[in-house]
Amino acid sequence: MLPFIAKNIDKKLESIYSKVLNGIRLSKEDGICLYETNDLIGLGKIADHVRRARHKNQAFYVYNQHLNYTNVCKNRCRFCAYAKDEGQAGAYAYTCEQIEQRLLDRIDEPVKELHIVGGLNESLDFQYFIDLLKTVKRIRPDAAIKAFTCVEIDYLSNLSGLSLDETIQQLKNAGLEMMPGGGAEVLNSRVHEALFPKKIGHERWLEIVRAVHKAGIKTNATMLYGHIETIEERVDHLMALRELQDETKGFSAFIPLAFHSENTQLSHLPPTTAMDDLKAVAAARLMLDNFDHIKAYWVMIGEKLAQVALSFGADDLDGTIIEEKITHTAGAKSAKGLTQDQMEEMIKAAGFEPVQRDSFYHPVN
Ligand code: V47
Ligand code: SF4
Repeated sequence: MLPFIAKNIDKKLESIYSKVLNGIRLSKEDGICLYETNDLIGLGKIADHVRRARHKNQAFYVYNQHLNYTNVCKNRCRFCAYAKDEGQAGAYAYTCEQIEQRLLDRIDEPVKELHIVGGLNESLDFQYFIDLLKTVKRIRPDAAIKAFTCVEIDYLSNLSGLSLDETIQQLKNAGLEMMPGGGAEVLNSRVHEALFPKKIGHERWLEIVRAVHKAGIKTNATMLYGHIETIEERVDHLMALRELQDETKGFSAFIPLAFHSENTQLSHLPPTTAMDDLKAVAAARLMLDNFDHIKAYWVMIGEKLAQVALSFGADDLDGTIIEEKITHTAGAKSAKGLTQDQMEEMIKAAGFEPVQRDSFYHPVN
């Protein structure tokens, strides 16, 4: 018999809830149903049940700093407002000295993670990336370096002429400790062709993640939703991640990324709704039964909805960030950064216990 909370929920969700309670993995059809239901509260209750079984009342955040070393990118994905061509107004690439300065500007803060990503800038050589990692490690020896998406790793392997494994090894030796999600967008060839044809595709993205996990480096995974993708394509994406996680166990967190269209080639598309954003979190929590952490990235969905998302399956709000560029260039209205006190208050006000973590989810005192 189902517990009381299942009494008034959507009939289709009832059988999903029963599967969840019995530890039965959800199918593709179940995944589609999670996105199609209008019973947001019922969906949230099931996701919250799973979230609490793993993390009780705890909600994580990290004291982090973002560093976007260049915005010059040869890929020019149609959904990206951040990238520029070399020489275009506003195009930049930081030297290692400028990176050092940006780190020194905040050296008095207890930063525990550096999140470093950038565009594919053909004027930077492989040594630049090694020097970048070593500079960051020298200035911030106690913070973990979470850097580069699989798109950058593929690019660096071509740039260096090294094999994929050797490229990863050299970056690891220089200080790379973890990798963010990003770059996969939606693991589907139709969406790939339409929106980011120059970027690596589905198979290559999975191949690189596999190699990175084999090298002992954990990564996150993301999904960019709210553009041209269908519900079925979203579910396929989640299932591809789940399958790879069964194999490698190398994913740490999943982060649904809400598409922001301002200043992109898709500026005619409306923003995602609160329904879309909360369903993205809850569906991820329920489909990705082998992922420990689901992040509600407050930068994308706003501080207020991120608080609500903690009761819809999310257990992590990402971090303080301070200087987010990618989503703000595409019109995000959230703050550019939050203080540690603000993060803790947000979590407490949502009824959860804040836990400051490092990149590997160890609590930080
Ligand atoms: O891959 C680009 C996305 C990603 C837009 O792993 C956009 O902890 C919305 O991956 N609207 C980079 N999204 C960000 C990312 C990330 C962020 C926070 C935490 C972690 C983590 C990873 O941003 C890109 C792309 O999917 N993106 N343009 C846009 N207009
Ligand atoms: Fe380049 Fe990444 Fe923007 Fe695509 S999303 S254009 S790869 S910076």
